[in-house]
Amino acid sequence: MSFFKKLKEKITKSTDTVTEKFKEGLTKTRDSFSGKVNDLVARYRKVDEDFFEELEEILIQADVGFETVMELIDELKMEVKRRNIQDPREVQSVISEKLVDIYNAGEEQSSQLNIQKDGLTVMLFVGVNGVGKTTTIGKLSYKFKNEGKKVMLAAGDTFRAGAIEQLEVWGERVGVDVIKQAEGSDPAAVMFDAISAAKSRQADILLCDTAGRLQNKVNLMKELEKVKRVIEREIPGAPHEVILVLDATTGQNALIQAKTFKEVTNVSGIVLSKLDGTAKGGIVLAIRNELKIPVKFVGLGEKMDDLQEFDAERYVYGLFADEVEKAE
Ligand SMILES: Nc1nc2c(ncn2[C@@H]2O[C@H](COP(=O)(O)OP(=O)(O)OP(=O)(O)O)[C@@H](O)[C@H]2O)c(=O)[nH]1
Ligand SMILES: [Mg+2]
Repeated sequence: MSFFKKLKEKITKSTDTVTEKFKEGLTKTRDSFSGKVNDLVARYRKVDEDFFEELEEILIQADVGFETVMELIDELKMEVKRRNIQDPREVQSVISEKLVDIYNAGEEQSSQLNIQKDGLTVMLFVGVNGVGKTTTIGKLSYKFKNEGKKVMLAAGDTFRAGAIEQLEVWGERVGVDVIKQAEGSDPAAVMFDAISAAKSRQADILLCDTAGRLQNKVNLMKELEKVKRVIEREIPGAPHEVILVLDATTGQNALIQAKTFKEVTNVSGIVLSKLDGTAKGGIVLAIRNELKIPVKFVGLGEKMDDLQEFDAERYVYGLFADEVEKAE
């Protein structure tokens, strides 16, 4: 049975809103990527070197990342040989199967969030300017609140004008408390306050916003260390997650950001935002495969429920939805 058929049976049977979110959020990538793959398989009569070369180019253009593309092409060549595939149209399903394999093979660490069973869980959100940190915190607070948890937010971006208000808007929208100080105050002091408040109000989860910082600005990176130290001192073992937010529309630059942040702080997971905003959604594979940090969530839009746990099969369905639906 083809992989498309299996995928169809597995995920399109139930009308699942999460699957639909992936399909919708990946529209730009699907139009571009699977459009090109469709065109490729229609133009070739047999699966030869030229075919693979063109496919390689398409994958690179989709931001899958050089190393990952090479790995994928090797796997594909082996599989095509093993199954003695002649017809290029049959390769399409194999491509999607290998994409899922490659993603899941990289899954060394769990993509589940490290939530404490008892007591407070503290999560720190870091990343460069404008990547979607504050929005991600808003969306996550909505998700946790719906799960019945008591959530609080810490307005640790005391630097950018309007940042505190932006977090407060999310707090009101979702219905969770925001702990803040005046603009310009020490973010470490805000964290200290927020932790005491979260403890005394018996919150389950504290989500800490931070100012956007360029990875090459030494002072701002030092400040991050201090913020983290204060959290560690107040709660042993915290922060339980340090989430690096990366903007999918920045492509390969996101990989560079991740490498630098990884050097100064223990990044435990990635949120890849704005996957809906790019036609190059292959970046999620590059991140997974080249950074070895789990992608815990992806942003598929600006709405409260547009943050979803990453799922390789739903992702591939989002890339090849039309072909999967047609599979028999
Ligand atoms: N389409 C889309 N837009 C998003 C997503 N996530 C965030 N955004 C938008 O990206 C913009 C920046 O988001 P913020 O949350 O303010 O980013 P930030 O990292 O907190 O920015 P700074 O605090 O300035 O460093 C906003 O307009 C968000 O609505 C997403 O998943 N999809
Ligand atoms: Mg922000």
